[in-house]
Amino acid sequence: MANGDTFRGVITKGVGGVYTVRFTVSGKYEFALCAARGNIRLKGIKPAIGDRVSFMSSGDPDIPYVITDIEERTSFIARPPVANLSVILLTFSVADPAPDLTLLDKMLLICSISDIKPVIIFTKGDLNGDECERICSVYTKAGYEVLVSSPQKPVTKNDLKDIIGDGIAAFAGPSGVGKSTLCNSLLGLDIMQTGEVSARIKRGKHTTRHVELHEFYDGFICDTPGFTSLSLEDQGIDYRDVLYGYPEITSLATGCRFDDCSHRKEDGCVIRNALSQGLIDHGRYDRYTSFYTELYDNRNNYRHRRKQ
Ligand SMILES: Nc1nc2c(ncn2[C@@H]2O[C@H](COP(=O)(O)OP(=O)(O)OP(=O)(O)O)[C@@H](O)[C@H]2O)c(=O)[nH]1
Ligand SMILES: [Mg+2]
Ligand SMILES: [Zn+2]
Repeated sequence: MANGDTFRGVITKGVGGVYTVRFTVSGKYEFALCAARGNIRLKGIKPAIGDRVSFMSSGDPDIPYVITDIEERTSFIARPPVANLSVILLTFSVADPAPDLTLLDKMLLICSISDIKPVIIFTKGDLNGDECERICSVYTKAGYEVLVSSPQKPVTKNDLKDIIGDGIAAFAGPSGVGKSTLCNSLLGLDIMQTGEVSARIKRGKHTTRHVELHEFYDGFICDTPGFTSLSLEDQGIDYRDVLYGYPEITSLATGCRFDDCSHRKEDGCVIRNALSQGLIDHGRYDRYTSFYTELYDNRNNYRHRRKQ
C-alpha cells in the first residue's frame, strides 16, 4: 500500500470509534484498523458495521487508516446499528419464552418496508412440538420462509448458505430465544458464550452486547442482543403500509369492492369470508387490524415526522 492510495472495504466491527474494515489484497482478505474522518461525522453519518467504505493511510501508528467516505446504504437498522443488511433471521422460540407473535408480525412489516428479506427461525421445537408445527404452518401459509431449530436438529450452515449468499444477515428477536446458541454453532464458536436462561429475568445469562460481522461463506452473519418491544409508530410506519406485512391478505384483497378497503368493516370485503374459510389465520388478521387501528387513530401524531 502506498501512502495516499484509497482502498475499499466493509466495516466488520466498531468499538470506541475504531473500526475494523475487511478489504481484499491480491485476492485475499485483510483487515485494517480505521478511524473516521471528521467530515463523515459532520455529515451526520456515524459509520456502522456493514457500511462499505473508502479508506486511506492516516499517518497515525495507533490507528493506521482513516475512513474517508461511506457508500450510500441499501438498508439501515438503528438498534443495534447495522448497515446494508440483506437478510434478517427473525428468531423466536416456541416455548421458554413463549413466542411473541405481535413482535414477530411488527418485524415482518418493518423488513418488508425496509427491503430486507425476512427468514423466520423457530427455536426450541423440542419443548413444544405441537405449537411449533402450528405456528410454522401459519407463517408458511402466509408466504414466509420458515426454518425450525432444536438441539436434536439445529439449523445448519447449509440451510442458510444460499439464503445469505454474499449478503449480510443479522439474527434478531427476543432475549433468551437461542440466537447466540445458533449463531455460535453456525460459526463453530465456543458454546460457553451462551448460558442458561436466568429464571428471574428470563434473559440469556451471557447476553450478547457488542455486535460484529462474522464471515459466512461469501457473506456475513451477526448476532444481536435481544429486545422485547418495538413501536411501529416510532418506526414511522403509516397505517396504509400495514398491509405490506400481510402478503396473504394483500393477495386476496383484489376481490374487495373498494380499492382502499381496510378489510375491517367495509361492505363487499372478501377478507372476512376468507377468514371463515380458514384461508387467513385469525391471529394474523387480529394483529393486522390492531396495528391498523392503532396507527390510524394516532395518525396526526406521526404524519409530520414520517421518514421520507
Ligand atoms: N431446549 C432448547 N433450549 C435452547 C435451544 N436453543 C437455545 N436454547 C437455550 O436457551 C438459552 C438462551 O440461549 P441464548 O442463545 O443465550 O439466547 P439469546 O437469544 O442469544 O439471548 P440474548 O442474548 O439475551 O438475546 C440457553 O440456555 C440455550 O441453551 C433449543 O433449540 N432448545
Ligand atoms: Mg445472545
Ligand atoms: Zn377488504
